[in-house]
Amino acid sequence: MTAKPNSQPSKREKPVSISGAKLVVRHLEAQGVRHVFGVPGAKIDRVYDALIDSRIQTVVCRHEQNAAFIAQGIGRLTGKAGVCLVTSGPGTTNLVTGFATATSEGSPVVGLGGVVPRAVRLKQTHQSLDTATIFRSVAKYSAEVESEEAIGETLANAFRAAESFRPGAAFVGLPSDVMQAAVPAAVLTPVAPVRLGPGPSEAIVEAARLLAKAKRPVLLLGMLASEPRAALAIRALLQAAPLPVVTTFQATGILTHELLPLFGGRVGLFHNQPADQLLDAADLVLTIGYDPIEYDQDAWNKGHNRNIVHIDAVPCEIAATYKPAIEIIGDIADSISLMAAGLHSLSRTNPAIGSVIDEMAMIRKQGAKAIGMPVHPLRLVADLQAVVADDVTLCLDMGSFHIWIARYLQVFRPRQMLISNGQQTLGVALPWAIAACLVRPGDKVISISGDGGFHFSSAELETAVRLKCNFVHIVWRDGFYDMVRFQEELKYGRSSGVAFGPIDTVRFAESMGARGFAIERAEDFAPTLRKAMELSGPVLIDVPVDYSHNKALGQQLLPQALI
Ligand code: HE3
Repeated sequence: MTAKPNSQPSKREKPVSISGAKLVVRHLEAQGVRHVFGVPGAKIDRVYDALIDSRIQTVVCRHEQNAAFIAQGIGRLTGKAGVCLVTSGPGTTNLVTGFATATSEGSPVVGLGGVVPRAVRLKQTHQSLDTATIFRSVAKYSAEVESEEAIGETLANAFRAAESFRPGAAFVGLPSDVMQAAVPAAVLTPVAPVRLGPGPSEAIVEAARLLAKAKRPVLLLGMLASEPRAALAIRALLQAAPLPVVTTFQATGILTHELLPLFGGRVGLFHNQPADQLLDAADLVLTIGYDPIEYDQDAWNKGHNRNIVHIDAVPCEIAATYKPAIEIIGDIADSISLMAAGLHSLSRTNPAIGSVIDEMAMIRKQGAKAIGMPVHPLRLVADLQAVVADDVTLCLDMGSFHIWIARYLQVFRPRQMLISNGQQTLGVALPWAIAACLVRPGDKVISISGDGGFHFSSAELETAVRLKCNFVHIVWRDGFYDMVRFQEELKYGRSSGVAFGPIDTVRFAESMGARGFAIERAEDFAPTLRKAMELSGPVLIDVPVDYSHNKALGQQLLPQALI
């Protein structure tokens, strides 16, 4: 067959081809990703290989779950998705807990997982799993790339979903043959998450009217109120219209020192706090960025017949105990700024308010006097309070210790104290400390866990040593999963399945090249902490803790029951 004159090869340049893996890496670079965290394997090694030639730092972790926690920490601290990169099968399923935690707690994360070649995708073959389906219930977005052409679109949409309000996790499965294939080198330019405007002005005007009419209004700040712009808008609103405020554990640090007279305390877990009393007495509750996963509505709104005003970026989930009179859905900061303009110096004082701060301080003061061993939790809180200045990021694991800290330690910067109050996931603290060191290099970082939770992610201490992270990790040691133990005792009068054996934390730390200190006298904790904060590299402090008062945390209590 003779070629027709017009079928000559085109003079136009063919687009340059690169491997699918290289294209993935270029997309990550275009998204501004600086680190990826994970464990490699045969189905994803092409992407690991491509990372060698990029400016992105590959951080090999000891477990994919921890990679997801580090990525979540980065997402929570920066608002930009942290990224983890794992292999097929178990490598991918190991992300599930991290993803559930991130999505529940509004932290953006993107996970990239290897997938078997498309040709054997439906066969019972080594490490083959329907990962996109697995992630659908714990992620905002979950898809496998089905053709070379779809790489860019899938990644762009995954980042978008992860970073748009309410942020959460997004998963993208990358079949190994797609990563091998030659694809055009074009990168789909990232599109910034959609910026909403304020909620409808009629709703804002009506909410301001209800607020002005209310005699005992209370603001309940939730986790997304701690988004930096939202926090600034809330501060401005409170300066213009001083109103009583309570916060969830996730929303710590929104109030400045000057706004403390409005602070009514924190809620979370048990309905027995001064902040619960304030909420009980309120005739209107204005919630901002609140998600019931932080503190169930049944715990604070059951049986109440009062107006709820809900300000958020997404519509609330209606519940029998949560039916807002008004929902203001839009950009939280913009909605609040607009509302502040309409409040005309509204001010509501509440006699119960001023005493909360004094009570917190008084309880810490009492605790500071505790000299016995093991150390009283309030002594540790008081000693921590002395070093937790505004340039310290505090990463908390889950356990009884977090209740003491969340109730009695004061911080003044949003997202300064990270807590997993959505899923209450053990093992987050140390990975979050790694994240904080990477993205807040100017901060001092302290992470804290119980002796149970610590070993959910303790192998990552080696990663921290490798990365030369400067943080102090404190292990509150009591030999039990106490947060479950004391609640079982409250419920059943005895406990089951909560004891474990000892591990020498100091030698454990030293075996990985970290420093370790064991506290033997209560008065040694504060100087050891201060010294540890001056040292380079991760430092572990093991402190035996006296949990004999913990049941009081779950009971209706008088402050003196704590000491
Ligand atoms: C009560 C929570 O659910 C808690 N978190 C968990 N997270 C995971 C991933 N799996 C199981 C649980 C159940 N939980 C347990 C057992 C907790 C106790 C934590 O014990 P420690 O020793 O870390 O701290 P402390 O002794 O201070 O409670 S939290």
